[in-house]
Amino acid sequence: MTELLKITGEVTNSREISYDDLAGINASHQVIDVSKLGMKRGGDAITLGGLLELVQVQETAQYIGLHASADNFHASIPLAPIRDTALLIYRLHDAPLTGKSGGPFRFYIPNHAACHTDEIDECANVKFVDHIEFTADKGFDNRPTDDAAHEALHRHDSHD
Ligand SMILES: Nc1nc2c(c(=O)[nH]1)N[C@H]1C(S)=C(S)[C@@H](COP(=O)(O)O)O[C@H]1N2
Ligand SMILES: [Mo]
Repeated sequence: MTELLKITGEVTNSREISYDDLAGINASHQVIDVSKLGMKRGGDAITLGGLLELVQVQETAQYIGLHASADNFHASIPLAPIRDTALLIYRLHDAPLTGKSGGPFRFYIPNHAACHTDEIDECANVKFVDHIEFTADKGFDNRPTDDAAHEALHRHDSHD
């Protein structure tokens, strides 16, 4: 089964994109080995700039919504501060990113803040992203807002 990433909202060109679509994007938008940028798990990515170009994001887009229906995890973060730095990891060892690594598509913001210390935090490195939605106003966000909620979330983690 080919997993698709839906991109909707304040864009001219709504799309459903696959691993092959991402791998086919111009080399100038590809980042090989995100561990160079501090990502502990590694992998290859497409720049957010490359995605914005692909869907022709509109000027009205102020927030990016990252939706993971797999575990009902959602973040909505301001676009401007991460526009030139954020990445979407989609490949590891020349194959689609597996669920174990947060795949098939994982958002990554280099220089993120610690979880729930800022709007742009490690929690916003959303795993299992199946829908990216650009909005004019802040959208749905159910990231943990306090220590207890954040610890509860991590209690489900199988790694570390
Ligand atoms: N879909 C989804 N993405 C998520 C989370 C989650 O629970 N679900 N947890 C966030 C938090 S709080 C952290 S610290 C990191 C953990 O990433 P890791 O599992 O690669 O260590 O993923 C973030 N992205
Ligand atoms: Mo976290």
